[in-house]
Order: sequence, then structure tokens, then C-alpha cells
Amino acid sequence: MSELETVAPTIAQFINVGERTNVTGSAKFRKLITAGDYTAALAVAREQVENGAQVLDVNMDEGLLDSEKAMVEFLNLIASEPDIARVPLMIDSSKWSVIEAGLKCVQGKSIVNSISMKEGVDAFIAQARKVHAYGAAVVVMAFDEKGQADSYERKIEICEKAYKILTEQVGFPPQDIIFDPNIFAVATGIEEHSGYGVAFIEATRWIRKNLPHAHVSGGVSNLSFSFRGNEPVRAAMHSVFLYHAIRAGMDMGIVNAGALPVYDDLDPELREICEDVVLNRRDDSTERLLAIADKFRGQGGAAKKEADLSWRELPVKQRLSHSLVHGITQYIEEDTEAARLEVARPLHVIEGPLMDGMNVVGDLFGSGKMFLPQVVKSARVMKQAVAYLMPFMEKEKEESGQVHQSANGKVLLATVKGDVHDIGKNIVGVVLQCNNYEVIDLGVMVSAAKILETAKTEKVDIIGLSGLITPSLDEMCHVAAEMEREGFNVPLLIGGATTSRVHTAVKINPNYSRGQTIYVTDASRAVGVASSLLSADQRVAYMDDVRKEYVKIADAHARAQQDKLRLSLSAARANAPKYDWSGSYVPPKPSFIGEKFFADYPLEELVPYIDWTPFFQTWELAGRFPGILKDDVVGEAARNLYDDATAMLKKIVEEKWFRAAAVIGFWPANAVGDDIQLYDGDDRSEKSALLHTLRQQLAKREGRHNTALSDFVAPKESGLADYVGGFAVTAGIGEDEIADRFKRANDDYSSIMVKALADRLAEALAERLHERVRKEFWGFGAEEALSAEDLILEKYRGIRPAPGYPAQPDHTEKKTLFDLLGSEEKIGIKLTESFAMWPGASVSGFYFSHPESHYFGVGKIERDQVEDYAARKGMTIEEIERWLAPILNYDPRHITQGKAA
Ligand code: B12
Repeated sequence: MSELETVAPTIAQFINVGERTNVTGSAKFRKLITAGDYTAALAVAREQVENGAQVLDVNMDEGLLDSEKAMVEFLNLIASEPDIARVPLMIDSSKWSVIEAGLKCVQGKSIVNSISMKEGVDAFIAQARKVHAYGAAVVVMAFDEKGQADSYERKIEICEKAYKILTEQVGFPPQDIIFDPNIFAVATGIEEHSGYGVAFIEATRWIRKNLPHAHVSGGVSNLSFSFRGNEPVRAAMHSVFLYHAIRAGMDMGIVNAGALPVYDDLDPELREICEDVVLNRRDDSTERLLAIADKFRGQGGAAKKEADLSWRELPVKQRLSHSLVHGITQYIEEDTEAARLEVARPLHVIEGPLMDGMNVVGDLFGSGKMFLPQVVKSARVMKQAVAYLMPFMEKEKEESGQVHQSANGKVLLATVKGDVHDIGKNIVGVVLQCNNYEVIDLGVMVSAAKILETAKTEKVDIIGLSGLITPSLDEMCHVAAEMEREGFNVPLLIGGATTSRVHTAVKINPNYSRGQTIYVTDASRAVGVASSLLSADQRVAYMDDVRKEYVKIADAHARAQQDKLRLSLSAARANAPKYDWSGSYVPPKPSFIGEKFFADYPLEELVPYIDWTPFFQTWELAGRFPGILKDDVVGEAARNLYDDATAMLKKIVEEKWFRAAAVIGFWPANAVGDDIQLYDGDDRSEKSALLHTLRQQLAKREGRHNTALSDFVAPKESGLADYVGGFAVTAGIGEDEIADRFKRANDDYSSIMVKALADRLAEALAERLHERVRKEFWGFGAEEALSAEDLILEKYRGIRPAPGYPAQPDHTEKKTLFDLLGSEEKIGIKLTESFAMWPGASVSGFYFSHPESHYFGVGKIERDQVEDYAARKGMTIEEIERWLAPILNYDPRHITQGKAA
């Protein structure tokens, strides 16, 4: 948790805990768990993550449940879903046995919720020791034998005592302590309650100042309990409370972020009265809030803003600041020129009004009042202003021979060899530039040698690596080892969709002991990390904290591995799902065998198939589409972004900015064990290719099976004629040229936008073709009539798993697929050495038609399966271990060492 403490918390860094996976707090979740519907319960967890939860609180404390078993089953399910497993889990229970059962099965850092001195100091110490042994962080309630702390004095007294015990007697790392000093209801009509808000806020301030590195959390909804039924007033109270509590140091909490209005947007009257209540500023504040509360019932609580051009009358400095904050490029050259005429040197415009304006943007972003798309738009304004000044500066340089260096530091960014994705990296680059870092972006597919050579010649302060697919993780380990070998000591930042803190701590960090490797979750955090690393005061302490934390994570990971034995491969096979292959089910026959190409797929046909939710995620706006457009917090930013996106999409389609192409194929197939044999013709005499699938080895509950994709295909011995399909699609032919054109025009916003839209179109093409396959080309879904939303919810028969996705984590299977489809020769999609596809906006996968076929996660596998799989694929165990490194349930290094010993 060390990332938290280096920066003064702001809303952007505030960690939001999702609490819908708590049976005591959510009736819906309780019903699902008691009914044993874990698939739907998992969907609740996924929705939380999609809606922006950064930690998931899981609680199974329900009298009718075997809570331990439920906790283990649910956490294991989460572990096999990479989308969900990437957020830390908060194991919440009043029973230690449940917490311990949970701790045994989580990977990476978790948080125990909670312990306290309610039953005395000895019990507290005993529990803390156990939590510490698992390497978890802990929530400590301000609660002792006398009861829950309500006053400022009691809160700080208990927290201080707990802190001393934890750090001095138990040896608990202070950065892993999260205090919950109790948020109680205010405005209840009872006088003693009026000070509860201030008591929490001031206790928070005291804790952050006096108990180094500890965090502060709380459940915010308690505060407004007396206004139940009036959501706008409750939300306004929460917004005001958080505004002050976060500034005092609260850096974590259970908040319904989707329903939180921005402090500045609140109706001024409501804001002031809520502030009186929360800060206990007037004796009559509760009455005043009651008096106006009804006026806001059913409204958003926000004041209306009119757009006008009166800002054009302001002095030039403020006009520049306005343009930057609002992302307006229209007047930027005119205003930059006006500013230039007012100062002695063109550089002074940058260092003066432009940087001042960007600092305003940085502050607003940091405090949660601006969102990523708006910041990227501001960067576009800044870049265009700088570009305008460039010729003047060049001229001055020629005349005077001066060179100027004013950046906060130099950061080299690269997507590693074999990987083609750069949206995330580009966003990080823009955000760093906005904060006055000089960024050297080497692009995609960059070899370790090139990264290190450039780092040396450019004397960079930080190297940042990005990657989207799992093979890139291995390449990152390689870059780190090369940095060690070549004597580097600059910090190494790691980011991108498949990277994680655990992988960084366990696999990358040990390769680079001369410098420090640091995992960074997203662009917003990159600036805080970079500034801590380059700050003379903070650098040493920060790196020390990260180093200690990574040692703990690595230890916890090693311990967790020992506890998680899976089924043997033969036991897993014995528990495979048994479908009826006796002949009553007849596998459907596709309308053709072989491949079919679509060289130029009409883009307009794809637009209705776009799933917009991931598009907003790309821009760090959490929430489901279309609800996100009406969201109280991010709604306005989301609407503006959506308007820009649909306007660009219209042009992409009308002006054919890039080309979409696809190939699909169907082949006779039968399962042979966990493999799928494909044949050349329907007489099945000539074998053409062998597909390999992996089987789940997690121990399952009674009635649940250990699935492999081959289970969905009729086994050879059944004598049934079954088929498997495959596809490769791209919507990105020409995308890079257009994105580069925008970049050269200093328009990163449009450059990122065009790539994000190409990705959406690629997914839409995969979705559209799958529909046509079901209805037309394979035909088993001819009667299907589903809306676009139902398609996104996958309410159809059959699946299209992609190599790399949880049901088939082996990217190397793409080679067989591509050979079968002729993707490279026919439609120009190439595979890199890490099996990424080029162009980036591409998707490939297999089609299965069986009515019971479904998506699942293979999860972690044991060495027996790796040996078997290597033999089936004709590869060495080491090769397979390298490609499947993220899903191994053991550490191959230990096995090799064990053998050697
Ligand atoms: C959208 C998406 C796509 C898009 C492309 C995404 C893109 N251009 O980046 C499309 C539809 C094309 C796609 C295709 C594929 N995808 Co995909 N995709 C996703 C998805 C849903 C979101 C990724 C995304 O765009 N996030 C938004 C961006 C902005 O985030 P980001 O890249 O992570 O970057 C942020 C941070 O990570 C950080 N960061 C990033 N880099 C750096 C660097 C530094 C130095 C720092 C400090 C920070 C930092 O800051 C960024 C901004 O906040 C993820 C699932 C998920 N929820 O992550 C799967 C996912 C990444 N895809 C996956 C896979 C497997 C694939 C395919 C291989 C599937 C296939 N067989 O077709 C292909 C590969 C495409 C190819 N060309 O090779 C897997 C990867 C896991 C794995 N086993 O390898 C994932 C995790 C899905 C899953 N659950 O399994 N995908």
C-alpha cells in the first residue's frame, strides 16, 4: 500500500472500497449466495470493479451459510477472473476462522476487515500477529473494551494505542494499518451528535500527522442516516464531508462513487448548509438543512451552468488558463501570440501563463474535479501553444546559442518487444507531460537493447514499460535483468492491463536489485510516483517502503502457493462435465467447410454493435454505458467524450479512415482427450491440425465440473460429426497512420481517440461476425433475435473464446489458428514473436456451437498438466512454463532448484 502514503490524498487518489459483495450490506448478494448462484454473485463483483471500486469488500457472515466455505469458493472464483482479481480484496468477517480461510486463498495483497481492542489487548495482539503472518493489511476499528470511540479524544487515544502495539510489539508495517475512526450520523436532532463529523475529520488529521504511514478509512453513508429517503441531500452531505475529510487525510472509504456530486457543482445554498452541519458551524444548522431539504428531493442537487463567451474579455493570462482548463483550442494561437508580445522571451509564455494554467489543470485533476479526457484535451491546447512558440524559440536559440532545460525529469516510455498496444502508455505520456516531465516515447515493440541504449544516450531519470498481453510480462523481466547487467540504477516503472503489483514484486523486482522496480496502476498515479522518485527529500524513504512492501508481497505469495494445492490432472479429468454424446444431440453442420474472407467489411454495419463501456474505461471513466452519461460525478465528462467520439466515428465511417477485414473458417473436429483434432474433409480421414486446450484444476464443489474447451466438442469415440470454427478480424488497417498524423499535429486527444475507436470497431466486427456465424454461416441460431445489449450480455448459444482470454490462456495457440485461417497472407494480420496481433485493433478466437458451451477461467494449473500439455504440443516443459507463467500454481524456479539439490 505504499503508493498511498507518498502523496497527500486527493479524490483522484482516494481508494474506493466496493461493498456490494457483502451479504450483510446487500440483500441481492445475500440471496445469490444463499441460493448458491455464484455465477451471478461473480457478476456483482465484476460490476463493482467496472464501476470503479478499487478494493472489493467480501463478507459472508450469514447465519444460514457455511461462511468459511462460501468465502473460499467465492474468492477462488474471483481468482480465475483476471478482470476482477486485479483489485485487492478486503476479507470482511467477524469470525477469525472465516478471515483465515479467506487469507489462505487470496493472491497478492489483501486487507483484513477488521480487528479492534474490543475484547482487550491480548486478543488484539493475537489477531494482528496472524494477519501480519499472511502479509495482509488490516483495518483497525477505533473500538476498545469501553466501546466505540465517538469523540475526537477517544478516537485518537485508541488509534495511538493500537498503532504503538502494532508497530512496536507486533512488528506490523505502519503502511499496512488502516484506521477506521468511526463515522457516525450527524443532524439527528440530538445535540451530542452534532460534533461527530468534526471529530472524525480532526481525528483523521491527527492520525495522518502523528501516526506515520497509517491510512484512514470509513463508511461514509452512516453520516447522513437521518436523511434516509432524500438521496440528493444525502449525496450532498457525503460530497461535503469527503471534501473536508480527504483534505484532512482520509485516503480510503466505502463510498457510492456513482452517486457523488462534485463539490463545486453543488447548489451553493445546499453546500453551505451541509457544510454548517458537517463542520458543526452553527447551532441551528440541522433545522436549516431540514427546512431546505424538501426543495432538493428528487433533484441532482447541482446548480446549472450557462455557457458564455464573457471569458474572452479577461486578461490574456486568464484567457490562456480558461482555454487550458476547458480544452478549447479555438483561440489558442491568438492568445499565445498576445501573451508573447507581453513578455521578453517566448519561453516566458510557457514558464509563465501556460504552466500556471497547466498547474490549475493538475490541481483540478488531482482533486477529482477534472477527469482524464478533459486533461488530455488540456494537453492538446498546451502542445498547440508550445508548437506555436517553437519557431520563435528556435530563432532565439540560433541567435543566442542558449539551451534551456526546465522539465521535472526525463521519462523514457516503451511498449515492450512483441506487444503492440499503446493506448495506456500514450495516456501516461500525456499526463506526465502535463506535469512538466519530458517524455521520450519509443513507441511499441521496442527491444530491451533499444530501451537501454536510448536511456543511456538521453540520460533519462526513469524508464517506464507497458504491456497488454501476458507474454509481455516475461519480456519485462528480461528488460529488468538487462538493466541490472548493464549497471543501470534508474527506477523502472511497470504498467499495462496484465501487469500487477504481485507480478512486479515476485517476478520483475528480483531481477533488478541495483535500482527499484515499481508497479503503477494507472496514469493518475504515475505523476505521484514519478515525483516521489525524483524528489530529493522523499526518494530514499519511498524506495525503501516499496522495497519492503515487495519483500512482503513476495513472501505472502510464496506462502499462499503452498496452501493452494489443486486437483491432479487425472482427478480433474475424471470430474469433467459429461454431456450426452449418445446420439440424441446432433452437432449442427456449418454451411461451408474451409475459410471465408471479408477483405473490406462495411464499417457502418458495425456501429450498432459497439460496446461503449470499455471505451469509457480506456479514459478512466468508470461506469456502464449508457447510464454513465447521466452519472452525477462523471456524467458531464462522459457526455462530452461521447459527443467527440461519435463525431469522429461518423467521419471514420463516411470518409473510410481505415479498413476492416476478417476471415472465418469451419473445420470438421472431434475431441481427443483435452485436445481437439481437426480434419481436412468431412470424411475425417485426413488430419489437418490439433488444437490444445487446458483444464481447470481447482477443487470444485459437489456438482461443479473441471472444464476444458475440448469438453464442448463431440469426442472421437462418439462417432458424431462435430465442427469447430475460428476467426481473425481487424478494424485497424490504416489506424496507425491516422493516429500518427494527429500526434504530429500535437493532438494526442484525437490520436488516442482514433485508436480507441478502432479497438471498439474490431470488437464490434468480432461480435457482428459471431452473430452472422450463429444465424447464417453455421446456422444453429437462425431463430435468434437479440438486442445489442443482449449481445453484449452474451445471451446467445455458443461461445467465441480468444487465445489469451481466461478459457484459453495460451497465446501460442494463435499460431495454429492463423495457419488454418491464412490470416496473414489473406487479410494482413500478423503475429509478433509474443503472439500479439498487428494491427493492434485485432481480435481472434475459436467458435464453439454446443448449447452448453460457456465462458470460464482455467485458473491456476499444476505441473502435471504442464508436463502433459508440453508433451501434447511437442514443446519443452520450460517453453510451456514460460508461455503459461501467469497461470502456474507453482514456482518453476523452486522445482528446478529442488531437482538440482
Ligand atoms: C480493450 C481491450 C482490447 C482491445 C485493445 C486494447 C488496447 N488497444 O490497449 C482489443 C479489442 C483490440 C483487444 C484485443 C485483444 N485482447 Co484485450 N482487452 C481489452 C480490455 C477489455 C481493456 C484494455 C484497455 O484498453 N484498457 C484501458 C487502457 C487505457 O488501460 P491500460 O492499457 O491498462 O493502461 C493504463 C494502465 O495500465 C497504466 N499503464 C499502462 N501502461 C503503462 C506504462 C507505465 C510506465 C505506467 C506508469 C502506467 C501504465 O496507465 C494506463 C492509463 O491509466 C482488457 C481487459 C481489462 N479490463 O483490462 C482486455 C485484455 C487486456 N485483452 C486480453 C487479450 C487476451 C486480448 C487478445 C489477445 C484476445 C485475442 N486473442 O484476440 C487481443 C490481442 C490484440 C492484439 N492486437 O494482439 C487480455 C490480456 C491477458 C492475457 N492473457 O494476455 C485482457 C486482460 C482480457 C482478459 N481478461 O483476459 N483487447
